Amino acid sequence: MHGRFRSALCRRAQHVQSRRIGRMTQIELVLGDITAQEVDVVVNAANSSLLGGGGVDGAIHRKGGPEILAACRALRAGHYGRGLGVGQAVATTAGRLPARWVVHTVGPVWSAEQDRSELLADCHRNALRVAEGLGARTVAFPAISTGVYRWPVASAAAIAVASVAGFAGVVRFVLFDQAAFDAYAEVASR
Ligand code: AR6
Repeated sequence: MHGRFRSALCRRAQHVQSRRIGRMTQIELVLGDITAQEVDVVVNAANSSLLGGGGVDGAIHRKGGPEILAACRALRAGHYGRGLGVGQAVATTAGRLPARWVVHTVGPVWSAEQDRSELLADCHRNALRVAEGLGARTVAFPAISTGVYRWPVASAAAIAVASVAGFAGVVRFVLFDQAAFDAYAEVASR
């Protein structure tokens, strides 16, 4: 299975792959920048402050413009006065991104001592629950927790792909480097 998937990859573009899981969910893998994706929802790997950071969070705020930060500040001034918990998700405008909404979620920091897999799965499930509530049918995810939060990408890929099954629409994982793309491709080919 894996071999067939890889050879399909080689015959076609190296950087895009698509497959259906279950009856409802179309998974796409893209090697690229999530801020360029034309989708209903872009998921942000944020932190609990919701006030921006580095990595994909920094890129989303930079490309999306100040409207996203203003919306995040409004959330902090309201219901999210204590910030967003790990595994939770909340939507804002997508500002100038070519998407309709950004759904912010907070991944768990990798721990070798403690199994935090359920929290990483919660990020994906809750982001999709929020997306579904908005009527979104196409949702782009980065490889949550695999950067600053140091989660091993093979493990993150397995958790991510398993936890999006059942979404009625397209889930596009947008991987920023070849190693992350290969890790997701390996899981998706199983
Ligand atoms: N498009 C797609 N993926 C990207 C992009 C991009 N433009 N830029 C980076 N990545 P990280 P985390 C990948 O560190 O580990 C922030 O400071 C990156 O290569 O962005 O969840 C937040 O504010 C990696 O594979 O998120 C938090 O404090 C993946 O996105 C903290 O980092 C996630 O890396 C969250 O850490």
